[in-house]
Amino acid sequence: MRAYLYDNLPGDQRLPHDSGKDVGEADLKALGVLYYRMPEVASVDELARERGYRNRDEITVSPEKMGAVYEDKVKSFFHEHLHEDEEIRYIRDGQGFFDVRSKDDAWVRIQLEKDDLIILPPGIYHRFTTDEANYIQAMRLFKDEPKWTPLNRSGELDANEHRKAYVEQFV
Ligand code: KMT
Ligand code: NI
Repeated sequence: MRAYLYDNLPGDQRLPHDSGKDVGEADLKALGVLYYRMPEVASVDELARERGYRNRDEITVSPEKMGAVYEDKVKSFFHEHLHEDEEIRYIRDGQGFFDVRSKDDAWVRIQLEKDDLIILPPGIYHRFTTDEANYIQAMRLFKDEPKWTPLNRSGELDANEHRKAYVEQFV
């Protein structure tokens, strides 16, 4: 894992967009974003048990796996959104970027690779993209039914109770 401020320069979303300004794990924590290095799947089982996650699936995001819809999928993952539940992703192979909004609304880019696990809190604005290798495999953990409906950013959404709860706690 490495986190840094996004450079906001034009160019493909899959490029690093590395401003050179690093963001530390403590700064992520202050945004409610938790990071764990987990080489053992047993640790993931334990975390799932502790947090009441009973289900999981695996997704491969790549042109090989997704075919013609890959480019559209990658674009849709990159729309700024939030969820009313936590988003937990455990990277099994490949790499990708999760971008989250900082307190002053800058993009923080979090580069993840195999054995990295990330927890995004409910209500945080974020987006995802593969990198130039166009390949990531990830485990998605969920409590019961997946509740991953992305809610795209808008002024109205700022009044959502999950968004307001996040802002009260972290912003
Ligand atoms: C998400 O929430 O954007 C995704 O699930 C993307 C694929 S998981 C790396
Ligand atoms: Ni999401």
